[in-house]
Amino acid sequence: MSEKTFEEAAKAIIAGDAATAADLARRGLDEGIEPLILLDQGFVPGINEVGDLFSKGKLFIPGLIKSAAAMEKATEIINAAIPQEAEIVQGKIVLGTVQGDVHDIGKTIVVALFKANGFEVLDLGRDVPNDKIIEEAEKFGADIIGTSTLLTTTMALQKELEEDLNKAGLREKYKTIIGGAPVTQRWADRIGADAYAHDASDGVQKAKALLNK
Ligand code: B1M
Repeated sequence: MSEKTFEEAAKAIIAGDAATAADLARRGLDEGIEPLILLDQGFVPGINEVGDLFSKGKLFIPGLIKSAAAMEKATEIINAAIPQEAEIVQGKIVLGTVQGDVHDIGKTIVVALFKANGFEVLDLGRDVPNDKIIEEAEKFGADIIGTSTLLTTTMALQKELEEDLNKAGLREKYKTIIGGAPVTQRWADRIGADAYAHDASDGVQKAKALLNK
């Protein structure tokens, strides 16, 4: 039963059909499929296929936008269904997509999973300048600063954040985690980030490890 739901979910995203994507998200959850499995095996393969079609020139901006809207709808429904852990506060994390980048579907999953795992989260949204990230981390009393980027051109902003923290004498105050499709452990090592996470679950595990939880 769930195989069929996964296939239909991917198709709805490729077709840019937000209403069907929303129905399938609800149906999958009703079937008892774990929220992250429903995302990772149903909807994410769909949006990845959209990315491939786009890079091959078989799908254009309007199609990309429609598919993104369908993905946003499904993600919103599924994120809300992620089971919440008890009230244990693991730590405080500020999360945002770097300046110049409006991709935030993955980041919203990361935000939902951190919240579900007992972290206090300040979600700064997308296209966030580094000075704003640092200012908000200071006000919030964050333990960790997490940034996401999907564009190779904006990865440099993660490097600049490390430099900005150093210049401000704040680097030792925070742990930093980076993620996003083009980001790698190698990039994290190169820029001096404390951790790289390949997905939301990995992000939570790495954050707990950084805080010795
Ligand atoms: Co854009 N886009 N897009 N796009 N888009 C990509 C990224 C691209 C790879 C597509 C392609 O060409 N194949 C390509 C980038 C190429 C590159 O840089 N090398 C691209 C491009 C070119 C563009 C535009 C420039 C197109 C244009 O206008 N000509 C433009 C850029 C706008 C801008 O940002 N300035 C653009 C716009 C858009 C939309 C707005 C239409 C839409 C985004 C909507 C939104 O996010 N609200 C969109 C989409 C949907 C995509 C693809 C198809 C899908 C992204 C996605 O949501 N993935 C994408 C192709 C792809 O990645 N396959 C593509 C699903 C999501 C669950 O995965 O975000 O990777 P992801 O998040 C994962 C992990 O990476 C990780 O956990 C998440 C959950 O498991 N993770 C973290 C992410 N952040 C983390 C942080 C952490 C920890 C883990 O800790 C802090």
